[in-house]
Amino acid sequence: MSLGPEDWWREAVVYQVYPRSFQDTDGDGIGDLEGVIQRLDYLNDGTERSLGIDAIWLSPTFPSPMADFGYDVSDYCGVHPDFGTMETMDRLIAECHRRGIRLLLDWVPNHTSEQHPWFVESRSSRDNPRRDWYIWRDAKPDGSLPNNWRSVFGGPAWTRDETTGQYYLHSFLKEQPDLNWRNPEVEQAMLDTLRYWFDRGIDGFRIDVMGMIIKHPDLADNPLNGDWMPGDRERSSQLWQNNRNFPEVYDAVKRIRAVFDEYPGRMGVGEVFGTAGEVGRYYGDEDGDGLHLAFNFQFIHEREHGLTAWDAGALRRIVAAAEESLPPGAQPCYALGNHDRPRFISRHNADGRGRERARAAAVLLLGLRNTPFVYYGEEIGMEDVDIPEDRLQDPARIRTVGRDPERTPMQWDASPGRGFSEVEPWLPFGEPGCNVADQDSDPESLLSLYRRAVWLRRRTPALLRGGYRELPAPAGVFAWARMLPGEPAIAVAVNTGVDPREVELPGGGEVILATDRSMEGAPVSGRLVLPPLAAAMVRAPRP
Ligand code: TEU
Repeated sequence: MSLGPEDWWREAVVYQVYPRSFQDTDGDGIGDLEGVIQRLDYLNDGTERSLGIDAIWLSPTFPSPMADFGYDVSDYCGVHPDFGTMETMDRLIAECHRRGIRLLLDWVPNHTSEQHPWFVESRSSRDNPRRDWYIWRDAKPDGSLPNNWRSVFGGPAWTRDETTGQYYLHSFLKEQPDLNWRNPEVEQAMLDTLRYWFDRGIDGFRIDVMGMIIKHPDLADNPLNGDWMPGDRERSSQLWQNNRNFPEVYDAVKRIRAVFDEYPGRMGVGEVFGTAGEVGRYYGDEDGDGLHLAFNFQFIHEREHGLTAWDAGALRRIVAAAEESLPPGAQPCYALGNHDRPRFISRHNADGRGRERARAAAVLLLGLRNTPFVYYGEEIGMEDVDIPEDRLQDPARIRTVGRDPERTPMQWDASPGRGFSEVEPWLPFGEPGCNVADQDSDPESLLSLYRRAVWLRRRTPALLRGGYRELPAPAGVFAWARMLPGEPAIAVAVNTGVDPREVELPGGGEVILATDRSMEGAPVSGRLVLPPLAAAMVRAPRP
């Protein structure tokens, strides 16, 4: 496949910024867009002293009552005053582009805020012209709820509105009413918000809960989950068959893609949940008629519940399923963490060796065929922070696991304000020992490993564009090769076990990157010895 400049995202590393927690510049303890501008050189100043990422995804920055920290949008075409103004956003776009960084916003099409003017109108009367922009139903004749759907955050997905006595559907908080995407006016209005930002120079969007925008036309009950046991999450008591990955959603995806195609070089990445097959369908019937990318979250949770173990067999299975499930030409998109899940180290630290695993995970993420997404702070090994009861922020915590621990402010240095803010931050900081300043000049640090891996990837065609082939490996090791015609192949091996392992690499070569830096530069003839929990990349001799 030949790549044009509009295909930048195929070779990109994307960095997720949670704007509240990246850099505060106006002294309110909340990060802002000016702060992102000030930290752009850290992300990519064009030299290997910086992280070297290609694009930033900003979690929502739109006006919002912040019931779900911006995932409850009250104006899709504005900027929340906590983060700055439209002028700051325009400057951020320009400053990113000056450095060759692309900027992605977070589009939330499934629901608005209850304070969005559309919903204010919609709830005002049964015959308001915007009534049908949301999903309103009467109670059943026996007085029970319109159907059995549950909210992702727990509790019923329906709330009765006093004004008209009808119920409205909300798949998340009651402050987040679901839009009715079966109404063509809704679809047009939402697609116009994409055009609005494309016209302003935004390079693309992460698309929130892509898979839920189209529901069963009759809002039929979900079947119950026979495997559910008391104590399991309430929402998994049913199979989300009629409100998630419903077959017609894939047609809506194509119409969304068509708007991206009105603007060359823009990219859409969908937040989707399901099996590898369900995820693969979001790319379209053939590459190019669906989303550019759809997240594969299986390194975080292989099934919907339960976190994925750091285990070579599980990783191999996940990658094999992803590779098999995509249309020709499409590529996967993995992440080790995000603003909804415990941080990587905290998930893999039962024996206190999570930091070693984080090093190997960096090699995994940047060595696989995919567009990798790095969650801010992951590159310095930030961990979940215990949040005292009186500092909890996430409204979803009431019914599910709160997400505050993984959303704490970026730790730029060891000072009391961590270089993040001069005042008490909106969420407490983690341990001061984990910070950018300390890792910046330490060649053994996780940050240095991330930088070396990203820049190595940037200058290694087989890592950017090469195919994927699994390599034979002993139990406890996941190994694969990246091959591109005319280029030296790169073998990558990850030992997830706590004992050393040997991998046969008959072609030999040279170690070009390793979790243990002392291995780098070593010739490999026939086999590679991997210390416990280590990972390495080996470049084969020139073909
Ligand atoms: O998340 C969608 C989602 O279903 C989950 O990730 C959910 O947040 C998690 O299971 C709760 O424990 C997206 C956003 O990433 C999330 O931050 C928003 O709250 C949600 O949509 C609603 O917009």
